[in-house]
Formats: sequence, structure tokens, C-alpha cells
Amino acid sequence: MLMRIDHIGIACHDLEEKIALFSGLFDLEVVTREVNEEQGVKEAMLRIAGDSYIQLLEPLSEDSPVGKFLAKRGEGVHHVAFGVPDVAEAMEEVAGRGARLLDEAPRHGSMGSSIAFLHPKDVGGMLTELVQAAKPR
Ligand code: V0V
Ligand code: CO
Repeated sequence: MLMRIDHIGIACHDLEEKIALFSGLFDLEVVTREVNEEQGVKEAMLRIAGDSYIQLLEPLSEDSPVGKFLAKRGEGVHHVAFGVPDVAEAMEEVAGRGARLLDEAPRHGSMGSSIAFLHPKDVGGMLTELVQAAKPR
């Protein structure tokens, strides 16, 4: 079901500051910067290699998922995202195996992807995202 690690999501207070930190430390290229109102984030994708990224996340508000995470736990790894061939199919499979889905249907993710989250309590304490990448045009 899981094909690869798509990205590691990192929660931060200041997106531009952390872009400078990560790109400077590891020579990473910033591929996109997006605002996702539905998810309550301003985010940037830094390419590691191929279709593997670090996703830096700054909250749009304190009561968003990332805003609450920062208040509770501070900056750091927020989620791990795995590439799947078909997100709707993967959601059905994992739900059938007992993990709670945080989304009833796939949502809009970075770079035109379709995404869905699994409850961290059902995945060993790790907030898990399933990602179906946009089809190449
Ligand atoms: C909360 N918990 C976590 C966690 N957030 N554990 C591991 N990793 C995290 N990131 C724990 C928390 O400590 C609690 O455990 C328990 O889960 C319930 O958390 P809560 O504080 O009561 O609940 P909330 O209201 O903070 O909600 C947490 C969830 C929420 C995970 C349900 O953040 C959510 O729906 N996230 C999915 C959407 C999201 O994160 N979007 C932003 C990324 P204890 O204390 O009870 O033991 S957007 C993105 O990645 C995009 C756009 C993309 O990739 O393209
Ligand atoms: Co993500």
C-alpha cells in the first residue's frame, strides 16, 4: 500500500526562518510555497530527492491543527506522509483494518495532491498522512 515517504511535516512559528535554516543546512531547493486555508497552514515543500520532501508548516491561526500542536508540543516533527497509488482505496483499506480516518473523503494537499490523515493514536503515536500525488501533465 505504501510506496515511499512523500514528506516529513515540521511545525514551526516562522516559515521563512525555517526555510532559511533547512535549505542552508542541507542545500534543499524550495519547490513550492502555498497557503491551504482548509488545513489552516502556510507551507513550503523543500525537495530532498525525487518525490521526497520536507514540508515546513506555519499555522494560519492558533486553533488550527498546527497552531494547537505548537502550543502543546512546540516546534518539531508534526506528521509523516506516505505516497500511495490511490488515496481513496488506501483510506478504505486502513479503515477496514481499524485505524480512524480524520477525513471522510480525500482533501486538497500540496502541489495538487489528494490527501487524508489517520489518527495518531491508531498509528503508534504518529500523525500519518496518505498522499496521492497529482498526475504529471
Ligand atoms: C495531536 N496528537 C498528536 C499530534 N497531534 N500526536 C502525534 N502527532 C501529532 N501531530 C495527540 C495529542 O497529543 C493527543 O494525545 C491526541 O493526539 C488528540 O489530540 P488533541 O490535542 O486532543 O486534538 P487536536 O484537536 O489537536 O487534533 C489532533 C488531530 C488534528 C491529529 C486530530 O491535528 C488533525 O485533524 N490533524 C489532521 C490535519 C492536519 O494536521 N493538517 C495540517 C497539515 P493525548 O494528549 O490525548 O495523549 S496540512 C498538510 O500536511 C498538507 C496540506 C499537505 O501535506 O499537503
Ligand atoms: Co503534509
